[in-house]
Amino acid sequence: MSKTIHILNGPNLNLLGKRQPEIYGSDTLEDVERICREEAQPKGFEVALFQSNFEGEIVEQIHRARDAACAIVINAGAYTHTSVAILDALNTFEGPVFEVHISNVHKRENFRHHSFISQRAEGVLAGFGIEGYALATRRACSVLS
Ligand code: DHK
Repeated sequence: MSKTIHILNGPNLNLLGKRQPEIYGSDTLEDVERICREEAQPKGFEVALFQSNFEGEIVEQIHRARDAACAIVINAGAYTHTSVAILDALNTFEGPVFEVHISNVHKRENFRHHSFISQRAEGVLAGFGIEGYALATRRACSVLS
């Protein structure tokens, strides 16, 4: 079985560190990859980070994860709140799925309170900054060990 955890990121997260730092902080996606790797490697797991601004590309990456990943950590960005296609794709994946949001979406606009992904996720982290990715990675390792 694969020992790689896929860390999937949706639209605008390529600008992490530059985009609205008062909400999303000043760390970058490279920092996300580093802290997830630091969490995973000592436990015998690898991480692979992916980002796309396009819904279909995220769907296709989830399809690739069916063979290539043991778990998915996903921050689908705004698609969290809109995408039945990403939910359907996640439902084709057999391993555990963890949903992450850098900001506390429940403290923000109403339209951010609903997530299509939550009904598929084993766990949801919101408002822990980029540490949420590392915590989700830690949990993925522990449920798979
Ligand atoms: C990131 C986004 O891009 C928003 O569209 C979500 C999420 C929140 C985050 O907090 O990481 O609503």
